[in-house]
Amino acid sequence: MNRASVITLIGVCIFACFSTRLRAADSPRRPNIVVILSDDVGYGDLGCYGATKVKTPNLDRMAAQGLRFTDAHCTSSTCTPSRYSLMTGQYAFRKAGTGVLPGDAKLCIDVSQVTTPAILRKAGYATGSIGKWHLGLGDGSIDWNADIKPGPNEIGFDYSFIIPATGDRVPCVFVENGRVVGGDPKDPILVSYQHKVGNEPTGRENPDLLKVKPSKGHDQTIVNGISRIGWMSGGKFARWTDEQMADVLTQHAVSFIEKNKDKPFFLYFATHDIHVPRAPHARFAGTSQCGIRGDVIQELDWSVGEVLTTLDKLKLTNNTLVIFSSDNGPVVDDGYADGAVKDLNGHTPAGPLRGGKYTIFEGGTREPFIVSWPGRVKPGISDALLSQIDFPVTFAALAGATVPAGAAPDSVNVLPALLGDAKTARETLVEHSGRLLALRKGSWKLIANGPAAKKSALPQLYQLSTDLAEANNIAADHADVVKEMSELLAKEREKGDARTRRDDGGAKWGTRRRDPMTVNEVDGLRTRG
Ligand SMILES: [Ca+2]
Repeated sequence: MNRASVITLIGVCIFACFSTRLRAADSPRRPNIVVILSDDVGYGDLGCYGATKVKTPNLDRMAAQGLRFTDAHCTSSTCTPSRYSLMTGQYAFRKAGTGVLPGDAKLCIDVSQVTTPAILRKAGYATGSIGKWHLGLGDGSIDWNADIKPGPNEIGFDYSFIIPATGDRVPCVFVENGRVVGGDPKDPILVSYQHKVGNEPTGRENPDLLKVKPSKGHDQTIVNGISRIGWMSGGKFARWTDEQMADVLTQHAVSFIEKNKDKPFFLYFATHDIHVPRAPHARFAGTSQCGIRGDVIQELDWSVGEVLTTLDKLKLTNNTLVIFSSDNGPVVDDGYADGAVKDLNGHTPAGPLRGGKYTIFEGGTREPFIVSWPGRVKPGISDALLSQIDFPVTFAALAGATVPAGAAPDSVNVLPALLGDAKTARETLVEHSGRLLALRKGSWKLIANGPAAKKSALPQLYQLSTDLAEANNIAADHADVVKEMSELLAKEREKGDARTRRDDGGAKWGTRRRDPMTVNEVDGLRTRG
C-alpha cells in the first residue's frame, strides 16, 4: 500500500466514523404514541368542533397546535366492536362474538392475533393499557379472585390497569395486570349476568337507596349508590368510587408515561368519561352550561390536559404523537335518569350529523379526531377519510415495524394524512352498526339494508358533500352509484361476514338475552348495541 492509499484509507475511516456519529445524533428516538380514546363523545361535543355550552381548553389547544380531522371514524357505533377493530385492524363484522359484551364475557381477541400493541411491543415499545377495556377477559369462566387471563397483557400490553367492561356493568373494580386491585380472599368477588348473587340491594328492589335512578335496565346490584347491569357480591374494599374514576385513571396514565420516559412507549388511555354512569368529581360537577353530560366532558378535557402537561414537563412533547378520539358517537339518555336530556340547553352532541351511538348514520362513527405532534404535524384541518382501524398498520409504519402477512387485514397506512403531509387517505370505508353496514366512497354513502329487509327494498344513498345530515335519500335517482357501491360492499362481505347476515345475530353475538340494556330506536332504524 503506497502512501496515497494509506492517506485515503485513513480519510475514509475518519469519514465513516464521523458520519455514523452524525447519523446517531441526527436520528432521534422513535416517536412515542399516545392514543386517548374517550367513550361516547360526539362530533359536536368539543369546543374545537363547535360546542359553546361546554369548555374544552386542553382539547382546543391540542387542535390548535395539531391537525383536526373532519371525516375520521371509529369502525362501529358501539364500544366493543369499535375497540376490537382498533386493536386488530379487522372489521368487527367479520368476527362473531364482538358485539357489546357483558362484564363476564371471554376475551374476544384471539391471543394468536396480531394486535396494535403487539406490533409495537415487538418493535421495542413499552406498551400500556389504562382505562376502559370492554373486550372481554379470560377464556369463558372468570375467577375474579385469582389470575384473570388472557387479557390485555396476553395480547400485547406490558402493563394494564383497566375497568374490565364498562362503568355501568359489574364488577365495579379495577384490574391491574390480571389481578383485582384491593381483592381480599376473605371477601371473594362473585359476578353473574344470569341471576342474583349474594344479598346486596338492587336498584329494582331498593330504589330508595339510589342517588341516580335508572331510566332503562341498570337496576341490578347497587355499587356506590348506583345500580348496574349485572349482579356482584364481595370485594367491598376493591370497589371503585365513580366520582374518583377520572382521577385514578389519569394518575395511572401519567405514571405510565413517567416510568417509560426513557424508551419509546405506546399508551392506550381509554377514559371512562363520558360513558354512563356520569358521576363527575366535585371539581367538575355543575361547571358546564349543559348539565351533567357537559360536566363529564370538562372532566375528560382535564384528563387530556394532565397527559399533555406531563409530556411537556418531561420534554417529550416534540417526540410524541398524541391522538384523541372517541369509540363511538354520542348518546344522551343511556339508561340513567341523570338529567342529561333536560339540561342540554341547546347543546348538540353530534353537531351537524344525523344519529349517534347505536346508529349507522354519520353520528354513529364520525368522531372528533385530533392529532398533535408539535414540530412534525402541520397544524390545520384535514378532511381526509380515515379510521381508527388504520392504527395498527399506520403505527407500524411510524415505528419502523413490520406487520406479518395476513394480519390487520382491513387496516391501511394513513400516516401521510395523519401527519398532514397528504390531504387524502382512504377512498372507501365500511361503517358498521349492529347488523347494518354502510359504505363510504369519497363523499357518497350507501347504507345497505339489514337482513330482515324485503329483497325489493332500495338501500339508502346520500351525497354527504351537499347533505351532511343524511336527510335526502337519493338512491332512486342514482341507480349506477347504488349498483357500483353495492358491488363494492358485497366484495367486502365476501372477505368475511360473521355477523351482519345472521338473522339471529343480535342474540348470539351480543349475548343480548343476558344483557337487558341498550336497545335504542333512533331515526327509525332499530339497531342494537
Ligand atoms: Ca362507547
